[in-house]
Amino acid sequence: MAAAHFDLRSRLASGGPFLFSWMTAPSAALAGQVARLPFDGVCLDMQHGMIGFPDAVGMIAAINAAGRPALVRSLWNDAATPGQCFDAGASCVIAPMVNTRAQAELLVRAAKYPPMGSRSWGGYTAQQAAGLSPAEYLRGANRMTMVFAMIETVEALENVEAIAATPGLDGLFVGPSDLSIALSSGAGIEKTGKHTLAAMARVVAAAKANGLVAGAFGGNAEVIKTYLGLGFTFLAAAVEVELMQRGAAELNKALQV
Ligand code: 3PY
Ligand code: MG
Repeated sequence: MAAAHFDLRSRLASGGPFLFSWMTAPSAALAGQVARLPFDGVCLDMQHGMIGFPDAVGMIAAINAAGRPALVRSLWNDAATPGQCFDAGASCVIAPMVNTRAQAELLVRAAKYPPMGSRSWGGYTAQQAAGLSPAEYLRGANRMTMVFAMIETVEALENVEAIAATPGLDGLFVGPSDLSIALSSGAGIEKTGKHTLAAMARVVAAAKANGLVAGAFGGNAEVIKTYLGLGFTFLAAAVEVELMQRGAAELNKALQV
């Protein structure tokens, strides 16, 4: 049996919110610290963070060593990154800008071994981190590795029911900044605006109808509470640099007499 933090699927199926931190800085030392904060997992942002794959390798190892699931938001929805991140010991890949059913199918093919997909074999680091033999890893991998399609464009929203019905897809993840920029034709970011929330309710419904996990990028308590109220359960709670900024601002405020 793999360690519990490799069984993200059971943790998510048990219900209850899964609130994870979000990292942008390419540091394994910092990842080890962030993984010990009171969050359920750590997501490495390879799209907008400064994290490349060589950085992610040490960070994923540090997060697993702390007993937390390691998640990755990939740079793009390409055919190589999911397998590479899972080989390194990640439990979940969140792919940005998945706009069509065909793009969702590509994501699943890249992430899953046959018969669900065509992931290529070679997860030596993951096997060691999970404490599994090759045969055990092969048996458990499609269960241990989860893929989420990001819904963050008007096109994705129009196709969300078809995307959600993609066999092998594990969840939908809303990028509310990009989604609200798209819905407003570039006028602004409204993470809890009326149109954004209506669109997000449609994403939750599509996820639930297909037994998928509904996730979104939160970022602060007010936004997280609003999204929990819509039925999202898998939420990015805070970015590490923003936690530092807030901590510093709070300290400075407390020191002012
Ligand atoms: C978005 O809100 O668009 C995201 O991708 C979250 O980082
Ligand atoms: Mg985005």
